Amino acid sequence: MAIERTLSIIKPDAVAKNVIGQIVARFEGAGLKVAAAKLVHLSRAEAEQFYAVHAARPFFKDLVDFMVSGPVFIQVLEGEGAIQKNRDLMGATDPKKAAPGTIRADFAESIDANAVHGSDAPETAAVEVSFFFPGMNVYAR
Ligand code: YYY
Ligand code: MG
Repeated sequence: MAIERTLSIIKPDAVAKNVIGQIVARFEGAGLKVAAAKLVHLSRAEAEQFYAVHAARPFFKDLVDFMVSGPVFIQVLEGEGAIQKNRDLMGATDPKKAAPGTIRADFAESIDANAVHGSDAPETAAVEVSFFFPGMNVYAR
């Protein structure tokens, strides 16, 4: 399987809970490496642009409000099949439906405050990695 890069965000709820390290340990334990990382407080414009694909959805305003409610920890994760591996570690969007042992099952409260973001495909990974880390290539070398 190919070495990939994917974008991960530890969202404001999980940063506020002080579990950045526990979540990063899940990624590292699954063989993913941290290729880039930064703690930032997103502007409303950044959050709106990042989630632009959801702009027409009824939850969009609440999603943006939540994403700017506190700092987030943004990482590029790298490894074999990193995109799907990260999604598997995250669990389902709704923590009530997330499999036991997944990050969302263990750290998330609700579908809107759900602890983590992860790119869902190679195309979105490429866009999302360069959105937060300009000039960073999605293909590891
Ligand atoms: O990729 P993932 O985060 O698992 O879910 P998406 O369907 O892409 O939705 C992005 C984001 O929007 C989700 O993590 C929380 C929020 N959201 C929501 O608040 N309510 C919904 N019914 C669906 C999504
Ligand atoms: Mg998504």
